[in-house]
Amino acid sequence: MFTKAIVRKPAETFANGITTANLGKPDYNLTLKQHEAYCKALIKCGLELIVLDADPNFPDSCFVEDTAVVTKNFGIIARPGDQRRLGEEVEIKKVLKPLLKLHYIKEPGKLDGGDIMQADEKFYIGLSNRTNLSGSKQLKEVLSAYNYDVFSVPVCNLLHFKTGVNYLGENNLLVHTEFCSKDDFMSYNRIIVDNDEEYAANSLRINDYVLTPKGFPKTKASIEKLGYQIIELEMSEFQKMDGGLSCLSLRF
Ligand code: CIR
Repeated sequence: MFTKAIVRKPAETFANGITTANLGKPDYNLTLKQHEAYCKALIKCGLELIVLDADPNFPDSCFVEDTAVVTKNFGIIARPGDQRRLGEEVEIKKVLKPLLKLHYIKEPGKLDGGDIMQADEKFYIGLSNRTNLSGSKQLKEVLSAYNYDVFSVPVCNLLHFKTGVNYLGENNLLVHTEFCSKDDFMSYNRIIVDNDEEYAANSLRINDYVLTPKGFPKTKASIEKLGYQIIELEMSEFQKMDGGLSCLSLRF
C-alpha cells in the first residue's frame, strides 16, 4: 500500500520545458486544472500529498518522478540525465531527508526515475538517453543491498522505460507493442498496448485503482477486464511535454 506522494505544481514556464511531442504548446491554465484533477485522484487512492511549490527555473519540475526512486524504507536521489533538469533533485532531497534513509547517484552517473520500474521484489532499470551505465550500476548496488533482484533493459526510441512498460501488480504488465525488449518480460501476463494507444502504456496502479489517461478505450478495456477500478484523467497538456501519469508523482 502506498500512503504518501510528492507532487510539484507546474511552473508558469512549463511550456519552455523539454519536448519531442510536436503536439503544440501547453495551455497553462488547463495544465493547472489537469494537475489539480491528478492530485484529487491520488487523494481518492488514499494518499496523503506533499505538494511542492512550482519552480519557474525548472520548467519540467512538475515531473517529480525523475528526481528519485523511492520505497517505503529508503530513497535514492537521482541525477537527471538531461543537463537542463540537473538541480531539480535538490528540493526533493530536502523533502525526503526527514522521511527516508537516502542514497545518492553520483557523477558520472545519470539516472531519471522514469527509467526505473518496481515489480514487487524486482526492479528494472531502463538504459535510455537519460540513464547511463554508471547510474544503473550505482542504483543496482543500492537495491541489491536491500535484497531486490535488479535487471537492466535497453530502451530504444522512447524517452523513458516507463513510457513503454508499466507494472500493474498481480503479475500484470502493460507493454507497448513495439517496446524493443518486450521479450524480456515473457514471465508476466503482458497486456499489449497498441501503437495508436502508446501513451496509455504509462498507466499507473495506486492501491485499489489504476489511473489511465483519457482517450485510450482499448487499453482501458483491457485493464478493466483484469478487474481493476479505473480513474481516467485528462492528460493532454502533459502529453505535449512528453510527460505521463507516473511522471507527476513520487509514491511511497
Ligand atoms: C523531459 O523531457 O524530461 C520532460 N519534458 C518529460 C519527463 C517525463 N517524465 C517521465 O516520463 N518520468
